[in-house]
Amino acid sequence: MENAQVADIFDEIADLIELQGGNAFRIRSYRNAARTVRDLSQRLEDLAAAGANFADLANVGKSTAGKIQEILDTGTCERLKELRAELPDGLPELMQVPQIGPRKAMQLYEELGVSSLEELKAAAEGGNIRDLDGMGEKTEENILRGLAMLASSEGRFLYHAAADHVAALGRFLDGVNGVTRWEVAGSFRRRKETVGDLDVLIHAGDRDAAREAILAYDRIDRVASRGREKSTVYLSGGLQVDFRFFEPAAFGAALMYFTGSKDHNIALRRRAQSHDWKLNEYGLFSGDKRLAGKDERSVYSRLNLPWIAPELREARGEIDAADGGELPALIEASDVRGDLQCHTTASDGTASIAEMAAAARERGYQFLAITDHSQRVTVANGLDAGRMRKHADAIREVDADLDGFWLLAGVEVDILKDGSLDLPEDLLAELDWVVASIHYDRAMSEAKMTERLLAAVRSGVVHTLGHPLGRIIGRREPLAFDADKVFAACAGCGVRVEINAQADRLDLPDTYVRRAKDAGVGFTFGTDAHKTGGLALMPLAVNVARRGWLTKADVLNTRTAKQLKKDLKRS
Ligand code: DGT
Ligand code: CA
Ligand code: CA
Ligand code: ZN
Repeated sequence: MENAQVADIFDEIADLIELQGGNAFRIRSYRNAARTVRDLSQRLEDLAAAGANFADLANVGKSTAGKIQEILDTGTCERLKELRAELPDGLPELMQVPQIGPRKAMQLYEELGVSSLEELKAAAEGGNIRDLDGMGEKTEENILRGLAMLASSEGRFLYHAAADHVAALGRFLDGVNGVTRWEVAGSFRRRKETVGDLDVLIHAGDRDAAREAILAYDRIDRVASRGREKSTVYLSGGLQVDFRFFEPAAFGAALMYFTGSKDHNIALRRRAQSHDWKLNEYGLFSGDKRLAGKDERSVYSRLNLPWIAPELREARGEIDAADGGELPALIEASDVRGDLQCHTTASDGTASIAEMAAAARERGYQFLAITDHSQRVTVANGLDAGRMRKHADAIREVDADLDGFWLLAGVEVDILKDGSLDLPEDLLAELDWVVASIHYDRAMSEAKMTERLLAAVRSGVVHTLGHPLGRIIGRREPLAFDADKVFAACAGCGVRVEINAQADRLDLPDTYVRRAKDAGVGFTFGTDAHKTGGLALMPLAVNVARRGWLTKADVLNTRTAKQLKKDLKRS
């Protein structure tokens, strides 16, 4: 049981109580508990093992603490089952649609009899929803768009959530007797932003014994099939895992095959065929003779190619690049020397300036940009000009006491509807670091949205565009704008684009990163941390960068503090 799963259960309980028009205080307390659990830096299971008392956690009372223990023990919670049983079937399904909360779901059910996604789609397409109180044609459009997004993300897991499962599974597999090697292949190894299922390759001397031991893993919810070559299970939380067994002589070929992508495999197989060879998950063969298969490198090498990093294996030109000796030297997590977006208690963060700085130093960083929100973001207590000036002074005061470390006095300033910035430009020009982002007024024609972004890029005071697409994976669509025009302007003005490391943002996404790089744009990484632990998300930005073919030189965060100071000097 991962923390996120416990949090999901609390959120669902809150949703269900809200649906029934239940007590607002109880709804809020479940939601707060969910947030605490989700944000916790330690695993609940580890805390339980160490004998911690959950009631000591913020927002967790005695009864909630009991429920956490119940969920860890049983994988679910009686209260949730009761609430679900009281509900008309189908309502929780409706609430999966991004724009539909408990109230709308209830309204759709009571007034239109809608209780499934299919009925919802029919109602929206038939124009029946626009007549309901507080809804309109826009609502119908949004619902249809939400349904389409749901269908495309259906059953997929965020990379970060899958990584939690892999970490736990890995700890388990390391302890299984007889398992001599295991690797996770598939989209997970390619570090895709979402993962459909996990493809785990295993070598064990005694396969049958190892399989039985593996299928006894306590986080398995259901074993769907068990066989000598392959077993398929579902973990609690719903993630599918395929376990496949291979012998050492084939392991590298299997790893290649199941890492994919399918299109990369097809291109490699074609290359093998041009030598009259055959490439499959057991090896590279000439007739019956295995030419290679033990490790990936030997297979690539036999095909006259250098080893290709999994992140590049998407049939986006990597084989030609490898052939021509032009593979990029991909950026590594260890190249990152600092973080260029985070929040403090001045806006919606939970840690002070000094706490964030200390956490960054602990990570071995040389710099950190403090970038709280500007005034437009009222829900996050955004800063007006007066508060921003004082805040910048406070940041520089903390910085003055930090030897060999640069705390940048920065801001995440809103790009307003008309393209102007949410703080005076002379104030922004005095700051060390300006991230400009869009949070409001997202509905706009593509032409207008492009102009809005271009105005920010051309302002002369912006260093980077924060989470440029404004998308949330599986929940919120990207802003509509002409990316090529914006990237060209960025390149011309020396404005960089951010790769935001929030697990459900990963924005810019990999394909856009590649396009921006080709347009000559530079990049910045920001974890957008709202607490000290949030700085740990940095590897997620590195994953995206690698999938976008970036090298160390492409990313500003790889500079030393000294170089950075020089690079950012305002003329
Ligand atoms: P996912 O799970 O949807 O996030 O994406 P993948 O890439 O992990 O895809 P998956 O799990 O269906 O299969 C794992 C890998 O196995 C895939 O990346 C390439 C390989 N593979 C699967 N089916 C085929 C196929 O029909 N032909 C070839 N050449 N390779 C395949
Ligand atoms: Ca997969
Ligand atoms: Ca699979
Ligand atoms: Zn933001």
